[in-house]
Amino acid sequence: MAKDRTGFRWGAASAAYQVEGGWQLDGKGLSNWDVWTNIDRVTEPVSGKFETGNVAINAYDRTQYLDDIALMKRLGLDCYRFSLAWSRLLPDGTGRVSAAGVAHYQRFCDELIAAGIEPIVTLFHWDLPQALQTEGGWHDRRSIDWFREYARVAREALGERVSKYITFNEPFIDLFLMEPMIAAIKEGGAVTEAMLGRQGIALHHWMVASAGVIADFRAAGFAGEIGLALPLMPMVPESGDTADTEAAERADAIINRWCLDAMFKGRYPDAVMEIFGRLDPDFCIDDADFALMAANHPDFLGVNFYAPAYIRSDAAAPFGYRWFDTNPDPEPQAFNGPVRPDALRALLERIRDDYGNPPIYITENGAGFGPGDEVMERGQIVDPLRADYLSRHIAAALEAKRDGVDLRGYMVWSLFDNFEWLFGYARRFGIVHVDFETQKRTPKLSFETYRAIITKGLAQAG
Ligand code: GCO
Repeated sequence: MAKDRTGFRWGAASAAYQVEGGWQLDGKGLSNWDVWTNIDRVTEPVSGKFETGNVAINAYDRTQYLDDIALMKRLGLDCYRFSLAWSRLLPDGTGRVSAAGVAHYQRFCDELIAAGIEPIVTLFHWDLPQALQTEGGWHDRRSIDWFREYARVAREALGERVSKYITFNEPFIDLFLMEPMIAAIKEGGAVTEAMLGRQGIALHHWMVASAGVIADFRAAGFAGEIGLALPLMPMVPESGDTADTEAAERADAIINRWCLDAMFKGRYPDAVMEIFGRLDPDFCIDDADFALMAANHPDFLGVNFYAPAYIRSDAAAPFGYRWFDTNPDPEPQAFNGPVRPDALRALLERIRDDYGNPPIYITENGAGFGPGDEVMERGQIVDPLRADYLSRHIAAALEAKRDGVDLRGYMVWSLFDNFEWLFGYARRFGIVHVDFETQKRTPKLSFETYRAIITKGLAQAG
């Protein structure tokens, strides 16, 4: 199949903790997610089962990943986005570098490149070395330097193999959804505004660390591109009343503009400064931090889009609004929110207009539905809702591209069913089915749908 020569990249995305397994192999250090799932058993209250990423879908295993790369090649992928397990490279988080960890990622990248697939590396996709978590994790300002050291080790290990890096994946979802849910599970309480208020300084450290790594990579002569992947979602006031409209503006500042403004304008929205300055006395931002951000804009923006958020004003909810449990769609609903491809086009055009039309890669887009969406028919797993979701969202993204959005590529989330964090293995997002007992892979209808889009190439697909 001729590769699309326009430079547009068709890809797929994953994350180390969700796919690798091998949680204690070859000297890998423990991560926070190893401890949260094995010791704190945090999936049990959410998924109803004790589940971990100890095995996941076995992607650390060389025989397995060679088979998986063959499937990527059959699909026609130009690129594959994956994250490094920090504690595989630096088992203690800092200092000692693991030769086995370096060798694994070097060989994995070499096999991707040999298959004609560009490796795109996410440096941090939520799995912090436990040694650093116990030191205070991202709430400790030293985390900025820990991350810059790790990023240097990764860049030096992978060298010319990798020309696109993503510093962080989804600051808001990790720090304002996942980790507060975990803290509430461990404490047996609820997620409160006070808890979330203390997360602001951690997100700030992510943004400073990201800008610092961009500065470090450029100073070291890195000739590739470096970006950051954000969970962006258009805010839709659930009703026309003023309270919902004002709540939607507040949610937009916290969920969307906070990181976008940091990355492209070197400042935070006034609403963020007011809210977090009030909730956390430690949320004091040094001008030098903003100067570092302003001087080190990313080369591209990674957009992780699933759905818009319907915003309902609620004085009893953190920040005065509900967003995660307001999906108006009928069952079977998509796990990550209402199916609105038009919202993706609107989001991309907003970024074009409000942030200087930066290069964009859609670094995640996909869907999982209830168990009813996947049925075995004549030896194939048929998942019409996911196939329809992908077709409509890719069409919307390409319409935005035709409208002048500098869209450089699209990566489906995800190639394989995998460990969906607190929701465990029941929430399937893959276009390839995985039997988690046998590790057998079975392409779904959506795999053929995506393959047809890639094969047709950009001109015909759009
Ligand atoms: C996210 C993460 C992924 C998820 C995916 C499906 O966006 O939350 O990047 O790790 O698994 O989005 O929810």
